[in-house]
Amino acid sequence: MTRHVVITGASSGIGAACARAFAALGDRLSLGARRSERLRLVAPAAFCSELDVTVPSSVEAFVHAAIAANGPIDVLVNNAGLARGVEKIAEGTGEAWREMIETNVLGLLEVTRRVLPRMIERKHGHIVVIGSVAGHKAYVGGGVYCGSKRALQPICEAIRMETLGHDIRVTSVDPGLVETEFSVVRFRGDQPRADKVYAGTRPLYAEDVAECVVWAAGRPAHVNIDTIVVMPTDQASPQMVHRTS
Ligand code: NDP
Ligand code: 8X3
Repeated sequence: MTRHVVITGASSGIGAACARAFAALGDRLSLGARRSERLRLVAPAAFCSELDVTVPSSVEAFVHAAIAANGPIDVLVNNAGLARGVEKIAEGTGEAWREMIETNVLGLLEVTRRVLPRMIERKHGHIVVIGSVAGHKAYVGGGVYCGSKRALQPICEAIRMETLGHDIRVTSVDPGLVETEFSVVRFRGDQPRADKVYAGTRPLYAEDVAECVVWAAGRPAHVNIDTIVVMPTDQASPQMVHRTS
């Protein structure tokens, strides 16, 4: 049976790779991102709509339209997220902090709270969260981004407790270094600086993370994959990366 899979932030990187992977399995997709014009290119048969997870009315409209297009939601992939800058806390700006927390934490909550009640009612559903190894170990210049990803861990734990007995699964997929647009966004369009993040090492590709998501979502209904931490072989912790140049 095909599933209705909703993916936030499907216009690039991990979200787009997840969309392609679920589409290849024949699932029905609803994709959202601010750059909605990109979504149709990712998965031509998907329901695609503009979504800004930081704007509650946008989230409300997106979830409503997705259900109207594809029926009840079976799998929600909370992928939309970003980092801004690598300033130490003493040098940081409220604007960047707010953007990260509003997107990575509040945005995820706004989407999830609109999807969960129907899943609870149906006694069926899977919430996938794209966390990060940054949520397991902080690093200099990453305090707020790391905090925003760490915050997802108790949120996932609480959802598991609050939905116990309703056949809801909650999985956190927590990657290390993945070569996507993540660093270009973090460095506000500075491509040479972003390239240095991946220079001389072998990062993960978005497809590697998508495989983890699809695998977790494909387990039998009685199996809940709690957390997958996936890093490149060349990475031992967020800031310990083997480089040949
Ligand atoms: P990308 O920058 O390639 O993709 C980020 C996606 O999030 C885009 O599709 C973007 O779409 C979307 N997005 C950002 N802000 C919003 C918003 N306000 N509303 C809706 N969509 C939004 O990076 P990744 O694919 O790497 O990032 C995906 C997730 O993976 C993030 O949560 C990130 O924190 C996490 N992650 C990334 C790692 C990496 O090394 N790359 C490692 C660990 C975790 P648009 O701009 O069109 O709105
Ligand atoms: C992104 C991974 O280590 O660049 O979540 O912060 S890291």
